[in-house]
Order: sequence, then structure tokens, then C-alpha cells
Amino acid sequence: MSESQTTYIRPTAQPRREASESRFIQACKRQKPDRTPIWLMRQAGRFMPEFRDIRSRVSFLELCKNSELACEVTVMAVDMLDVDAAIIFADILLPIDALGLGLEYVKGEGPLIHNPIRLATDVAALKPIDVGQSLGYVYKSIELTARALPKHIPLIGFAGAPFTLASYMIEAGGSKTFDKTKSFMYSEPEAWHLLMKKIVDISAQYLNFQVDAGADALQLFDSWVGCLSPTDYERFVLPHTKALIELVSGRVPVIHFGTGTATLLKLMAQAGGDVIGLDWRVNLAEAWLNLGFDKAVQGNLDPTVLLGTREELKLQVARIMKEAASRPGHIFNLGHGVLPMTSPDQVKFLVETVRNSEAAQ
Ligand code: 1CP
Repeated sequence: MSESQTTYIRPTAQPRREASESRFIQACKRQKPDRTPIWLMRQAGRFMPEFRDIRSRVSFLELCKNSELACEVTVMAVDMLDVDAAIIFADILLPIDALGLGLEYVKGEGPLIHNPIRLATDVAALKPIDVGQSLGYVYKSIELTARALPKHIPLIGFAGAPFTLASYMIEAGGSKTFDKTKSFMYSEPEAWHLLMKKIVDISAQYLNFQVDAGADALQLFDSWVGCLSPTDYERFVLPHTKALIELVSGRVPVIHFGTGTATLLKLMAQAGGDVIGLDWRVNLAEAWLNLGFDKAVQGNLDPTVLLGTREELKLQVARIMKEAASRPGHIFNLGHGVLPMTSPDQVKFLVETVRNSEAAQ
């Protein structure tokens, strides 16, 4: 699958100068912005009544594939929450749909993949896809959203990291133990590495294509990679994630995020990324010291703190700001996505609290 096979559907978008000089992008580059930027993973989602209202009329996949609606939802979250960055409304599993593995989102149960990868022959049978054609709707969503957003708000494009994407393909959905993924990895190492290479190839095209469409930064979600030991990460994941990040680097900042990764952070940094996303299980100051201050960091409030009192929320925000110590290169975020039962008012209160935090000045 070579670059030349890709038929990008539109020319490269016009650069958005103000967004590319925004406080979020400055922080990604470890410059010192006027205050700590904040955005939230899953900021456009089920915690918002307006989102649930739209979802009552269209299925999740329809929403992702309807670029006008995807644009509306992305911009709505920024308008309502007053955050410093937008993330395009899409899903990490869309390339699985494009690959023809039969992706379905089952109400109340999450994603289901009808034709999972179970055998080495399933990996060999995966055909290259034309990203410009099969995921062209994401290009269009980004292009529309980059135009619709306030000039100074950067737009984040994203993809699942190779391990997390492979885990969905093999498990046929979400998992707690990742037993099928790991047993495939251990018993079919050659097929595993081929699968990871195929995912890297598609994802590199997909992410570069998002930058062409107007994304000002990229985030790689390795949400479930924390289920691996450091040695297994090094053997089965690192070379592939590194190859992917190399293929998309140098154009816009890249955020490399995972959860349960306390023991993997240094290896993740080795794989690459301008910014490393931290979950709440680590102390931000210690994690940053361990990573080295040549990386920016993003995080790391526990999303469940939003379900507690405002006093507790203020305490925890103050603690995180203190851990970041006004060092250039901190982007405030949750340690994982906003939970669906979160009150929108509490999310707005968090954004205001970070904005008014003394250490943010
Ligand atoms: O309305 C619904 O029922 C759909 C819920 C939903 C939403 C709002 C899904 C299904 N995906 C999304 C949007 C989404 N997903 C966004 C854009 C919105 C935003 O962040 O503002 C992004 C960035 C994602 C990324 C994503 N999808 C991840 C990585 C982040 C994370 O939470 O770790 C993952 C793992 C997915 C898979 C996925 N998609 C949807 C669900 C319910 C899941 C998780 C399933 C599981 O737990 O395994």
C-alpha cells in the first residue's frame, strides 16, 4: 500500500494562523502560553443533553459519517464548555469499518466487530484501503469544522494507536483482559507484526490526510496498551507506534496518550510524540520528571472527580497545577474521557477553575 495509491479528495487546507499560534499549540511546543490550556477527552459526547438529542435521531455511525452534523457537534462542545481546543467528532474504530470488518455500535453495549481477526490468514486477507475514499467523510468533517470554529481554536485530529486498534479487531469489541489479543500476539508473532504494520500503513495515511484537511494537532489514543508489561510493549508495540509517529511527525504536534501506563511512560516517550498523555494513576510531577522536560504533558484529573463536590474538584485542580509547577508544556485534561453521567455544569465549572487557577497565569 503506497502513498501514491491514495486519492486525496481535496487539496491541502489553508493554514489557520491564529489556531496554529494558540495557547494549546504553544503548550504542545513547550512554549509558555498566557495560561494553561484546557480541553477534555470526550468533550463532545453523551454527558451533553444536546448530544443525546441529536443521537436520538441518528445512529452513532450515521453521525460520524454526516460531516455537517459531526462539525456541528464538535463546535457545540467548544461553544458550550469554552475550552481551548476542539477534537473532531469521529471514532478510533472508523478505519475498522473502512477495512470491511463489519463494525456496529450496539445500543448499551458498545462496539461490535462482526468479522474479527482470529487467524494469521485473516491478517493476510486484509486488503489495503483507499483512505481518501473510505474515510473521506472525516476529511470533510475536518475541513468544515476548521472553517466553522473560532479562528483561535485549534482542531485536533486523531486515530487509535496500533495496539488499541488491533485489540478491537481481535477481541471483536471491548475487553477487560485482552486475552484474545495477547494470545494472538504470543502464538502468532509473525501475523501480529504484519497486522501492526498494516495498521501503521493505514493510520499514517489517515492521520496525514487529517492534517491535509486542516487538523492543527494529532492525538494517538493507545487507550488499552496499559494491559501490557514493559517488555511486551517493547517487543510487540513500540517499533510499530514509533514507525507511525515518525510517518506523521514534523507537520503538527502529536499527542501520545494511553491509560494504565505508569510503567510504560518512558517507552511511550521513546516511541514518540511531542506531548505524552497521562492518566490519573500517576503523579504528574513525578511522571514529567521521569519522562524528561523535553516532552510536554497532558492530563491528568480523574474523570470521576467531576462526580464529587466542587470543593474536592478545586482541591484536585490546585494539586495538579502545583505538580505542573508552571513549567512550559502542560495541557490540562482529564486522565481519560468525560463519563456519560457527568453534569455539564460540573464540566463548565472545571474549565473555569483551571482558567482562574493562579498557577495558570
Ligand atoms: O452515542 C453513543 O452511544 C456513542 C458514544 C461514542 C462517542 C461520543 C463512541 C462510541 N465514540 C464517541 C466519540 C469519540 N470517540 C471521540 C470524539 C468525541 C470527543 O472526544 O469529544 C473520540 C476522540 C473517541 C475516541 C475513542 N473511541 C476511544 C479513545 C478514547 C478512550 O475513551 O479511550 C476509544 C477506546 C473508542 C472506542 C469506542 N467508541 C465508542 C465507545 C463506547 C468506545 C469504547 C468502547 C470500549 O470501552 O471498549
